[in-house]
Amino acid sequence: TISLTINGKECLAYENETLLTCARRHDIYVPTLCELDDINHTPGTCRVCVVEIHQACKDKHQIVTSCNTPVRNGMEVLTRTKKVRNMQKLQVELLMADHLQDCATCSRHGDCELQDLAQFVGLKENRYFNRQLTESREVDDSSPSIIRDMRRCVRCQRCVAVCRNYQGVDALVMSGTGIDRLVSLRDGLDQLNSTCVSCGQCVLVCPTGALGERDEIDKALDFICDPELTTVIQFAPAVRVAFGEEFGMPAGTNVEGQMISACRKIGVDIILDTNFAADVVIMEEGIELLNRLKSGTKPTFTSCCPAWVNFAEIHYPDILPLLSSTKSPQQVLSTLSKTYLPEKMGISPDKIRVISIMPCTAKKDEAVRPQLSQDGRPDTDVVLTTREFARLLRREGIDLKHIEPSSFDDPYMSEYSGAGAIFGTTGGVMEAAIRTLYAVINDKELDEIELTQLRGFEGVRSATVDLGGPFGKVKVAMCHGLSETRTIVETILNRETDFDFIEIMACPGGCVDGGGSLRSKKSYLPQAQARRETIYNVDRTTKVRQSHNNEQVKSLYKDFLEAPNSEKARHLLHTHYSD
Ligand code: HC0
Ligand code: SF4
Repeated sequence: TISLTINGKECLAYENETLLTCARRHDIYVPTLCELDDINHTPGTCRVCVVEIHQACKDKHQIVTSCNTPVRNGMEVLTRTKKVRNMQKLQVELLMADHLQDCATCSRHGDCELQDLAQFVGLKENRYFNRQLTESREVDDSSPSIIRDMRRCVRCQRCVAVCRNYQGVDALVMSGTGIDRLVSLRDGLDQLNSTCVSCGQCVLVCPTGALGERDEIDKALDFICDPELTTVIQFAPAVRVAFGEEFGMPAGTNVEGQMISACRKIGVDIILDTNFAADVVIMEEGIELLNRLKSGTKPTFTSCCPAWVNFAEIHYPDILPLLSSTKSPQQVLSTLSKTYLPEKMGISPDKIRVISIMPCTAKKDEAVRPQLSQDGRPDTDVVLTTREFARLLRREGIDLKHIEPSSFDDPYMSEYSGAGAIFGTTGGVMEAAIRTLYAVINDKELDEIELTQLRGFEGVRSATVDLGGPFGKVKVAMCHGLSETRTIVETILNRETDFDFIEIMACPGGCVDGGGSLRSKKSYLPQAQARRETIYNVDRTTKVRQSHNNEQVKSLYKDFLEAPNSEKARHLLHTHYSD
């Protein structure tokens, strides 16, 4: 072991440790901005983690960046000298020299790592602010989902690292030199035309307001406040187990009831549940899968994750024929809200606007797909990320912590099974599908409903499941994160594996860690486990646990769709992809 002192305190360090990690282990705070420990990212570009070292043997004082300076035996490290504090303040001032000064109008106001840092160093003036330079930086708003505002970028490169090393998309690069060295899309393209798939993982790690979603809160409010319109809201399986964190509740708190009350309070007319549509998707996708198995087409990929669909279209168009044609739960519910619901309630479809709350940025891309609209009007009128919905509630003066929970009261599309609920975590769609497939094939329910062999957190998991009947054992795989997805898609294209059914979720962890969910300062996906456990708990405590036993789903087929994959169901609930 290595022995050194930090601020006079004896500290033991590991071989190859940096000064920053050693200080942290000893509970000594050193400010950082670009660094992100969870993804092992220490580019050393912000230079706010400076400390002073004194080497007695050389009687030398030296300022170094602690994030990339290794510990050495006998080092004397000082983190709070006047020299260090002044350097840190200067570094933050230099960062602010090329950064918009309009914090009050930024979506990160009050939740920004640069603001935190300015407070830590006691920044009181911005002597070097160069308005002309800052305002000349690019704002790329070409994409329906992700906006990249280089006027707020601090060049930490976390986005580049996550996109490259975790998602394997590698859409982002550093380009330019000197003060013009900036994050851009590869080959100078704009977001819309680049290889970006809108997964939003870069947004989750951005410390400032440089990356964010297209803000559509006003559009949603315009619908809600228009007395001529009937507004329908839906929220995704994963939202209810993460949304409470936006209001300071512990990770994994289930706030479904509070969200329903909040929606009523702001004046939404009809509150539906995407979980219900997840059950419908299982009916459609399940029968589709059986038909494909009968005809020998394999594997079938799930298609409910829109960043995965983008990824397939942009990066692997050859794989598109293998994607399930069933629309995603978001789109199924929106379509039914403008067909089935008006028929049941006697309202005009023209007057209905569907707002969906998703833990996802790519759902905004999905909503504007031309094939997911009727006569030029999108089925989903506006998608808000979990973050936007929190901002909307704040604008309406609502604190979720102080609102009484209530229940759904819509008789047509709000009931859900445990199978629908588990869609929100990796492996959930597969588990839900197997529960129903087994019952359809064998005319009886699975003995053991919790398919624990499908659960877990490894990037790719595979299992063999006995479906009984003519199909017997089938091979399935569950994959989350796009690096892993790339690997599995390539093994399929190279005919190295023979899976029957593959679930893909683009975000590591699945929707519980979606790119539209709460950003956690200085950490990447810290809440995954807690959110996931609550999702499984919802399943455990739901009366009905299989999609085909959902009474409202049965009524939908009896009264409207006739049968899964009927002509009407195929027309309304299935789609196609484009290369
Ligand atoms: Fe998901 Fe979905 S599970 S993609 O992660 O399938 O966003 O939560 O809403 O549509 O249901 C996200 C979450 C959804 C959809 C569902 C699917
Ligand atoms: Fe990369 Fe996803 Fe960000 Fe696009 S949204 S740049 S694919 S991390």
